[in-house]
Amino acid sequence: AERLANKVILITGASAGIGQATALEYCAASNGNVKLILLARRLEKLEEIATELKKQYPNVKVHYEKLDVCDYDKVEPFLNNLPEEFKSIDILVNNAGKALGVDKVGDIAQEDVEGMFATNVLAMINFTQKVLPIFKKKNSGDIVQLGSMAGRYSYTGGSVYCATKHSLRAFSDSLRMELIDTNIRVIEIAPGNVETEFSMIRYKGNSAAAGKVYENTTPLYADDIAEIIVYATSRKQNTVLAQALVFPSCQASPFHLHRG
Ligand code: 8X3
Repeated sequence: AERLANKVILITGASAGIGQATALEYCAASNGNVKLILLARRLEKLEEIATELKKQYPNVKVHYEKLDVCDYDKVEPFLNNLPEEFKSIDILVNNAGKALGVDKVGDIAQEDVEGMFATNVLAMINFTQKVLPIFKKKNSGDIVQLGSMAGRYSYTGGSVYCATKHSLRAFSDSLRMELIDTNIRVIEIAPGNVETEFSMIRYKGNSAAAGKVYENTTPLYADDIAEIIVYATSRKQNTVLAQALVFPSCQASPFHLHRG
């Protein structure tokens, strides 16, 4: 809790799932002694989340804004226009991401290809590049990268999604090397099955197909990953949790899932 005190934490994709759970977990771990910047496309959701957090943790400071991470040109003005007390970001959680469809190569809509690369790769790189000068100036800061087991394994029907998460991993590894002479940490968390809106989005609202992903399993939940994000970013400065592959206990790869 001490180590998190007063930290400014920026979370993309904060309106649901792992992003939302991470906001709550930072409050829980610090007893509300953090400053959260919450970004997403759905402003009403952020509003609700901010209200709820403040109810539970009266001390917490929350700044939320509607921002589509794919509006690349809006990120710099957004950072420059942050209220003074939120300007010195300490932790960037690059959480916004998605899978679109399970089509095979040859059948994948260009829109889906671009949608996944735009959010998972281009927006993540853009955000990292725009926030990095803030970290470099004070020689500290954490960059949390939401990877996936899809960045470790590739599977059929996931060519583009897997390519985006492999990209995230490669980018993160290069960045960690480039920052070797700084105190800036690059932390990649790579979950397996987590039950969030993820599958509903991947299956484009087909709830039967989305439900099948988790059927007869106990998957991870958003707060399980949030705990790990908070754990990783509250280690001593000398400790970098560089990569964490995280499965529910019934899973060991995309191809090893026990349904019981
Ligand atoms: C989420 C897990 O199954 O799509 O990143 O690879 S999976």
